[in-house]
Amino acid sequence: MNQEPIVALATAPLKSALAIVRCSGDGIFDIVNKCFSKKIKLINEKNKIYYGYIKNSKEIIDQVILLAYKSPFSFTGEDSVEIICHGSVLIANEIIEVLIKNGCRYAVNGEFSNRAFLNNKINLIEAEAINDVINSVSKESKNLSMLSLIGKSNDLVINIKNKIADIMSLIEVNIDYPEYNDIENVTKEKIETDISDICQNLKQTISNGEKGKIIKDGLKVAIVGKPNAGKSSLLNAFLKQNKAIVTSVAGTTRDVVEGEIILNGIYLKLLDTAGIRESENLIEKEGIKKSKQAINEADLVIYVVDVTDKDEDLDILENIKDKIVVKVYNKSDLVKKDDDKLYISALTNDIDPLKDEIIKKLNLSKENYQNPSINNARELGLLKKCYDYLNLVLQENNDGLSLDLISIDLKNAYNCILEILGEETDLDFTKEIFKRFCVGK
Ligand SMILES: Nc1nc2c(ncn2[C@@H]2O[C@H](COP(=O)(O)OP(=O)(O)O)[C@@H](O)[C@H]2O)c(=O)[nH]1
Ligand SMILES: [Mg+2]
Repeated sequence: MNQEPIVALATAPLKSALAIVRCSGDGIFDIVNKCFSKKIKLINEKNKIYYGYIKNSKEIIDQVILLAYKSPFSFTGEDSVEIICHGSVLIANEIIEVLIKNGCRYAVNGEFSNRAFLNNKINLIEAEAINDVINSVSKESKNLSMLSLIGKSNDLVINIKNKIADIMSLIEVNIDYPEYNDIENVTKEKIETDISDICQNLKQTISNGEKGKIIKDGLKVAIVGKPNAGKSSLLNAFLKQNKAIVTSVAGTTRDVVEGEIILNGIYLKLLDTAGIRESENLIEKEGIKKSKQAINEADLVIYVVDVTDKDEDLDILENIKDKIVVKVYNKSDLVKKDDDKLYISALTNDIDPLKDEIIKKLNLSKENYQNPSINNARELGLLKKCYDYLNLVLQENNDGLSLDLISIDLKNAYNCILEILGEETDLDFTKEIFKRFCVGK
């Protein structure tokens, strides 16, 4: 594969103690040697550290530590060099410029990871996990992404891939080599049992993945209720600051006010909305429209009810009926709490029972935090697609369709799994068959 030499700044373009310029590709050692005070030479070593100067002709740009990695023992799998220079944007840029002058091209976003993927150093699950680790906002979310980054989530998918390939091979062999009598006859019952078993496994993997996704990406939480119920006060109590305007005038909040918190390691994006009610005021009407949008986007809704208000709001209930809802009774400081309703007081910051209830609603176990899962949106989407195809296979099998027809949707299911791993989907399947059966012996 032609691996054009590329270069990029691996650290943030800010003033700092050190910065790292990274380059990789064909002839990268020759290119670096043209501007480095020493000669990179890796004979028996996989990698080597040098100390020297980066120069532009005779002019010294910086004193650096240089790490050279011989292919395939680098992140990209190519010959690569990391230059640790002083953390001035000016210096980093000069080093990049001299490398470009000597034959590199500036890398596009994600190109180093892309090369690692193309050179089989990482699969797509691991590549996506790099991004997830970098974007983590809590320790818990980082820990979970790290499991995928180091390859611990792969088995969950590979296991499903192998099981589908097993039954697919058996079906293909039955179609293509009916003359072999030492091969298990694939019956309707066999297909039913094996595919149901895979579906069961997939269902569990998807469910664990969705919980993992909550830990990894967090949730959007809309705070809704009638005007004056105390929604903005609740947002402020969560944030421990006066972010949203609170007044006793109903209809104070017009725009959606956002805030972020980490609750038990889970990132929550809180959306304080305008109280939903009939209004003729143009601005308030716009706000109410936005409230409804926020409800639509939310993964979870906190429905705030003023405990002194006796009327249930049917319009709001209609809007939140398809959501996970936590209903809280606010202003508990004004009443006697003599039943088991979920009481809080946003005014006195007494909102712990609500926090506990949110966590309870998410139904996360210790395992969800600690075990690897398929928690990336793209990967989860493909797992669900695979699950749908397998259910189609079950139905087709049940309807007595021929093996050729059943095998089409089985192949579709299999391709979803290949896509998760970033493997090619149009490869000849015969090698999978040969791996399993001594056909043609
Ligand atoms: N006594 C009491 N008053 C509250 C509480 N929460 C909010 N309020 C008051 O209720 C009024 C409306 O509050 P606000 O947060 O603006 O309600 P929103 O319209 O739902 O956003 C304000 O006067 C608040 O001080 C509470 O827990 N207890
Ligand atoms: Mg408000």
